[in-house]
Amino acid sequence: MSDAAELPPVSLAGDGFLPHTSHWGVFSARLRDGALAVRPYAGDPDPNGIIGNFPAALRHRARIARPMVRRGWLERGPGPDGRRGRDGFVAVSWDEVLDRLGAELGRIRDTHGPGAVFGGSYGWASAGRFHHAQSQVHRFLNIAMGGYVRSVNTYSSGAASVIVPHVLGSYEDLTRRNVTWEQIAEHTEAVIAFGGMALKNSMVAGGSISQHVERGAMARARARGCDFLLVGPLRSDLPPEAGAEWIANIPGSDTALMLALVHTLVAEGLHDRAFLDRHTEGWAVFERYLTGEADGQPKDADWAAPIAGIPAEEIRALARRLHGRRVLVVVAHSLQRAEHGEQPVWMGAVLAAALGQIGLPGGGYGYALGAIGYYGRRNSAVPLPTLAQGRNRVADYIPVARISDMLLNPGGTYRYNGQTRTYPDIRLVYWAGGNPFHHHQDLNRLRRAFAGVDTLVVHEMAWTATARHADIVLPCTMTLEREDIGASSNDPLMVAMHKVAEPHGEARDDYAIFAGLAERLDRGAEFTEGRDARQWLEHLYERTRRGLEEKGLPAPDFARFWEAGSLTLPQEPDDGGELRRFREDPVANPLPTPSGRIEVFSRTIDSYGEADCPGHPAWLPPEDAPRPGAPLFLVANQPATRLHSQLDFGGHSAGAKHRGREVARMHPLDAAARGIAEGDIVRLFNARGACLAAAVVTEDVRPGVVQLPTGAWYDPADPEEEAPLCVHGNPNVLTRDAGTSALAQGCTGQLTAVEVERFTGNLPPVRAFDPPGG
Ligand SMILES: Nc1nc2c(c(=O)[nH]1)N[C@H]1C(S)=C(S)[C@@H](COP(=O)(O)OP(=O)(O)OC[C@H]3O[C@@H](n4cnc5c(=O)[nH]c(N)nc54)[C@H](O)[C@@H]3O)O[C@H]1N2
Ligand SMILES: Nc1nc2c(c(=O)[nH]1)N[C@H]1C(S)=C(S)[C@@H](COP(=O)(O)OP(=O)(O)OC[C@H]3O[C@@H](n4cnc5c(=O)[nH]c(N)nc54)[C@H](O)[C@@H]3O)O[C@H]1N2
Ligand SMILES: [Mo]
Repeated sequence: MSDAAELPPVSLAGDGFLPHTSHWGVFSARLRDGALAVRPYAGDPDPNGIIGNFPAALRHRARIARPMVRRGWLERGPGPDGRRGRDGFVAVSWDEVLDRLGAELGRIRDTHGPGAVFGGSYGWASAGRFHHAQSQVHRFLNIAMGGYVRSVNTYSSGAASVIVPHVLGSYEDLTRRNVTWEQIAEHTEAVIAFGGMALKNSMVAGGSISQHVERGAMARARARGCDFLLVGPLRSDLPPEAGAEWIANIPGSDTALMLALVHTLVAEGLHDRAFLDRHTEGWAVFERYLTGEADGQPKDADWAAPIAGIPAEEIRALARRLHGRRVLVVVAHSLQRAEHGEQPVWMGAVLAAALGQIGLPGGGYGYALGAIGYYGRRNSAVPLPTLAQGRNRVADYIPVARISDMLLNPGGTYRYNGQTRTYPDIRLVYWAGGNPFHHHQDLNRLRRAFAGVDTLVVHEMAWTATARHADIVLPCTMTLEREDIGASSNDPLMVAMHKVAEPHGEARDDYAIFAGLAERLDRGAEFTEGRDARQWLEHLYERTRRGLEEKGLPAPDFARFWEAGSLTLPQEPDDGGELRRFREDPVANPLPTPSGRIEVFSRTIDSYGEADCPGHPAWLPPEDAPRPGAPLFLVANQPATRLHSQLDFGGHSAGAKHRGREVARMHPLDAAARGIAEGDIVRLFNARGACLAAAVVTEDVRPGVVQLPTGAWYDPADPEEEAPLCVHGNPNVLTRDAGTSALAQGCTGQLTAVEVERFTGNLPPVRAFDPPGG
């Protein structure tokens, strides 16, 4: 990794290219004669093609040009309405829409209170520390409404972020102050990556990313002799540079496989007794389960072989290969975005502990390493610009993926992290910077859930399915149409994001929209603090400038930063964080778990008494697995050519589709059994829904698995139907809307069971990117 001090500036003055950044990389852009050109940051060793979505997207017909109100809401006023997503829209002026929405927000606030507003508004929005949609909407709701029902945790790591504090300590430390790519390149002798570390994923990092280092680090480790072992259904989950061996297990079986690896280590005396004694809690309880003393079933390789689809001898040989080397166990986020997702996260830590590797340079547990580009890096040593969100006076929240449950069951109870909680009665849902019709499961159920609220407000730049289901659609600017400061706590480059283009149509910044609404609710001055957007940037920048000054480093004023285009920030040392210190002295540096140690058995979790998350890691067979009528595992993973659903209408994303449809990959055996050939349009279906996709037939997918990434915009053939066919290929019409377990209630969208058939009917057109009618 190049030294932070050496980073070149983002743009070269004079040629009209202006500096900017995105979740998928730093770049510069130039708009000339109506044509947008983008080029990657010169300091990035492995730039990301996703910036290629910008040029066609900027003035695409899918952009929203004017404020729009759903016809039924305009005519009949707020209230539950099954016409959401089926109705036409009417264009209105900004003044009128802000007046109407201001009145509706006032009605909700004064008659129901802020506890009737859901402002969880989950989503990735765009890079930029000021025009950060989540910060803006939360600040607005706190100041103008007195608060809102929020959401906790993420779709990314819903299970992990809840279980890790119980058993391993700080989730932030585990993911962001632990094993780095520098350590791997230098020290690691074997990486066993459950779910892989696909470069398509680490190409993306929330906030900004200046250098994509993963490919280079894996190549350097490999050249030094490090073995990469890929456990998962897709060969492409590690790059060719890793020279990986592919262990193609059955999806959802990793916990069983890890149990058998640990069983083999224990049976052959290869586990690190000293480490387990000194650093873990409750090994003896777990060991009785492992050996079968507790339930009569040893979790050995013979037991795991049929569950994982890997021969027992291979499992035993794999365990022996992990002994006596500097080993890094990686568990991808994907494994825990599934039923019982807590288990592989916990069991991965137990495997790394049994190998005695936790806390060693380049060894131990790299949870989610490679899943996102900001993991495996150093942290910023100075504070970043941050918009204060104010105080939320509503205490209530939901685990983020329980949105449909909440809207469909007001007053209903559910279990979460040891508590029995009650769903609030929500009247108004406010979304800015996210796309639930991208991220949520069982979209037909989500449509029913959204039908029940009084008012659904959405700020969007484009006609996503979420915007189409809203009552009030407020067109917002795209990142290129405004100024901002780009920075991420795990990247050394702070970027002056210059404005490259004028706003599309009448689009406004989220900030300007909220300022207008706050004024109508008599909270204008509190919301804006008298600053315009540029003054806010100057104000937020000051925090970082002072941090530099306090460290005695060069601290340019805002004007100089803006002109230079970027600023290199100092980073903390690569010291292995909390886990390294704990390894070195577990008494002086206990982990922030109840026992201060790694909890192989957790009394706390055990005391919750949840059947689907017992007191130690365990194999719990999934319910939503292949069965008659749905015999294939669907892997609904992250898309390579875009971030989630963002700019799906851009050129790079469109270029990877076939006949306008998302591509589904399957093994030649499964394709032949169904008479499916490469390029055929296929229908994926199960009891919940159906979608079309274009088939690619490849041996890089495990037999019994079909892979369809997320992100193709939901496009119902006939929106009037209860469960319409999505003609474009959105897998979330198929996925199940159920929590990981009663412990974390995380998202389980990664895996479900489906059947696939060749589609022989008349091919319906893709209309996802056409604006809705009146
Ligand atoms: N089946 C299945 N489903 C999944 C997953 C899976 O693995 N399988 N993965 C899950 C994961 S990990 C995640 S993180 C979620 C992601 O889900 P989301 O974060 O909701 O997905 P995005 O497409 O990034 O949505 C961001 C939206 O914000 C809009 N936007 C961009 N900039 C701005 C702005 O400045 N202002 C406003 N108002 N809007 C803006 C974009 O146009 C876009 O519609 O999906 C989850 N869903
Ligand atoms: N290009 C691009 N990159 C992204 C994103 C994006 O939308 N586009 N989204 C970002 C976000 S928000 C997040 S949270 C991360 C998500 O990071 P992840 O959740 O790790 O990413 P996925 O691509 O969903 O899954 C990684 C791989 O896990 C494998 N897998 C699935 N199920 C199983 C299983 O049961 N066992 C095993 N062993 N393997 C399995 C699949 O083959 C899949 O390709 O990605 C980030 N990176
Ligand atoms: Mo995510």
